[in-house]
Amino acid sequence: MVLDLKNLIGGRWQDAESGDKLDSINPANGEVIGTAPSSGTIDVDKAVEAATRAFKKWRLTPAPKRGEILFRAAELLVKHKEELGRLVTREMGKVLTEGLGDVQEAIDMAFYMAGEGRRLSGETIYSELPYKDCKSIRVPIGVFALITPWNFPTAIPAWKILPALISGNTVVFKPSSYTPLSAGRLVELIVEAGIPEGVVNLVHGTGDRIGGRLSTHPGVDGVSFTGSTAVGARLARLCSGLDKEISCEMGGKNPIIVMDDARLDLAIEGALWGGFGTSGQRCTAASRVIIHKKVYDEFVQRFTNAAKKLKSGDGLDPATHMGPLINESQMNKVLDYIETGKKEGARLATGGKRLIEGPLSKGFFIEPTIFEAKPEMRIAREEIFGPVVSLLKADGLEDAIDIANDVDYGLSASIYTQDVNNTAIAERDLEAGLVYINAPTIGAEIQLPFGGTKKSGLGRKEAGGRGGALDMFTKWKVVYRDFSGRLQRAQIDKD
Ligand code: UN1
Repeated sequence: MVLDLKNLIGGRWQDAESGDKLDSINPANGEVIGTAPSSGTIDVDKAVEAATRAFKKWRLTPAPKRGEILFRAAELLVKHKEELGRLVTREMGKVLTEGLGDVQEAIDMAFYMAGEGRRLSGETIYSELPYKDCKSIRVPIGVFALITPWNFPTAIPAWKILPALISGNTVVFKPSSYTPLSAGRLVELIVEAGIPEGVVNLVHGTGDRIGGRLSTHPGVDGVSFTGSTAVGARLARLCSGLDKEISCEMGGKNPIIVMDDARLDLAIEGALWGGFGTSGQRCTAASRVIIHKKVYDEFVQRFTNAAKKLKSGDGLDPATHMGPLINESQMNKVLDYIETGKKEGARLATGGKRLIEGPLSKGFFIEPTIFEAKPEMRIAREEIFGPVVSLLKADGLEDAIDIANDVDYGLSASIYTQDVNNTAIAERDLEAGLVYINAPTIGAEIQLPFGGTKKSGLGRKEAGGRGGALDMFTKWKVVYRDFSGRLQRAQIDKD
């Protein structure tokens, strides 16, 4: 059955003004599974208007009441987890356990942010003057444009929509045009939980057609984007001087360091999961493994043998380890990088080809690919976003950390070692927003902030905890109240 999706604007499900449509395709077999509106600027303008109107009331809805709605959304997500997880797998390609994990991350965020409804706190503090009190409070920012990628079709939208809502903002959400079905279903459930009309607006379409308009719209007060560094940088340039909050989560070239004292079985398992989980299509994917020279040869051999055993296929098949790439152009981009790697003189240890046997020929599959590379090669420096891992040799810990840091990105980094001193040095010196010890670079949990440094992140971080998404979606207001009945002058009057 081909689902026919609509935009949601001001509480009304509707087609794009132009009537244009985009197909959603299952990347495992090329089947069209749904169509979504291909919106234009008119649709964006209508959605921003609806969000602006709805903000007036929503910001005054007490945060604990907003939280109650989010609790209901969390419960609906739990109820529909299986259905939504299968949809994620069909539309995005990741294996079903990961599709369900994607939804679980949305559920975690829903419960967490619902609880924030009763925790949104500031400070009260003594004034230097009698008969005067002072406090700081978090207040909503206004209308947020939320632009999300296809690799976590429910989790990343939930990371943005739910903290935006609990904070009292209204949103215009533009999901990736490759995963409209998952996004549409997520929004349906959030709205079913009792979100008032116009608070959440959904506009489907391509970044090319509406990304610029949405993020620069004068009615939009903040933009939260997750996607490539190139697009994030372009958005930041477009928005500069426009007086908007802007936060971008962008690319990564995340390293795993394997020390000579590491448990190699654990490191290999971690590098397989970090490098080839989600077919390498995570911003946190472990696309480099930096190995101590003493264990380098053994690691290369054992890791390569293990990667050769990974089975590619439809993510709904329980025997599948690795699903397809999201679409043909992404697949071709990855194949181009593989050619670049060969030309640069990297040694292809395994993989490197598109898989075209039997039913795989209809999808966009690439073998798990491993290169022995050098740090200066493009394949070891640029984000590939596919199942391609570069192995690099290091002389020792300091050298490994230098190699790890010598890229433009700084999202996630990991070290495998049994030596507590090594872990302390890695923790101190790795330039990354997230550091893992004896675990791969993927698998961040929602109760802590998520985001990177250098070209991986711009602006505020996402998710929970101190320094997380509430800082993105609220601003601080300071209130002084004078109840002396006379003019009291701070810094001047003595009593
Ligand atoms: C992303 O790839 O954009 O830590 C997000 C992880 C997931 C989130 C990844 N929890 O890998």
